Amino acid sequence: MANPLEKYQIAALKRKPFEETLAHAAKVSQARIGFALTGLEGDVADAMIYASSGGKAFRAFLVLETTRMLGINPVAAAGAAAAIECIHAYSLVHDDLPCMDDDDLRRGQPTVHKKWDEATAVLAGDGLQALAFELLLQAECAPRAKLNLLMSLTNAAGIRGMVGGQAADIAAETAKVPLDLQQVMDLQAAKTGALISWSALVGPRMAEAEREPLSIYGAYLGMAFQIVDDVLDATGDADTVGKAVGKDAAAGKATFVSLLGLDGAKSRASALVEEACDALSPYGNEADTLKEAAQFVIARTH
Ligand code: GRG
Repeated sequence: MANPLEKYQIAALKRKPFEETLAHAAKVSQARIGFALTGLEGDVADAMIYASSGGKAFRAFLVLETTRMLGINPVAAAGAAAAIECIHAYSLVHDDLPCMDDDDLRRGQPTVHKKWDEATAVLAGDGLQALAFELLLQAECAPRAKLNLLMSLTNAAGIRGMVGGQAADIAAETAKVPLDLQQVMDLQAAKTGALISWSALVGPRMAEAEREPLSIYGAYLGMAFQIVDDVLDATGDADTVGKAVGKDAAAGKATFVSLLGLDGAKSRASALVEEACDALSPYGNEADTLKEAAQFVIARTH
């Protein structure tokens, strides 16, 4: 009888604990980005390196861990890990600009437009976005899988994903009409969730395996990630969080905290993480590091 788990193509390489894998993901993605920019001089190149350094590399972690679990050589997946960190870094640089969130602090350091200037920040973000696709082209997989990775990243990053979510967020703030819970969920699924979901699906996309469990995991995890971000904005201190806090309430924005209350938001995030972990059951113990990552999402302080 055919093995019902065969479609998941579990061929795992050696699994490591979450913290170790996360730290490794940061090193791998930064090394790839640094190498791609070797020999380039000037403010924009320096700002691109600066903006893509110092983060947790959670999205790169998801890429490397879901590919490991499906037996993909980590070197083959490194380009995809670096690519998603470039898109994420560009989004933060542009989000911090005066025309959007106008923030002075990111990852505990001056934002790019504060350290350099607005033109440098716009160009560094643009450069990081283009670099993401250059790096993704370095992912080593079948041509059909690579096209799928490229197409899905344009969707996740663009108007159907992160850019669309950001636009809806700005429109709601400008109109000063607070959104309801479903609208906030839809907006955040696009703004924050799309990149997290894409990262979790790199494993099955590269292995050309069944996507459903990691699609569910990514969607629930992305939502939990955003809820915790709202909780940190409401309760964290700027030194620990590494950026300004309390901005949502000051702007009268509808968030998971304003709509569900602090305890309600926390328990919604925990329930989502539980469902995310349940979805991983086809992978057995090989998914334990992804489960640890899900717990990290609700325990994180920055
Ligand atoms: C400018 C097109 C455009 C989009 C910006 C993602 C985004 C859209 C804005 C950022 C606003 C924000 C802080 C959203 C909360 C979720 C989030 C992306 C948090 C930061 O991600 P982490 O915690 O950051 O992974 P690090 O610094 O660890 O990389």
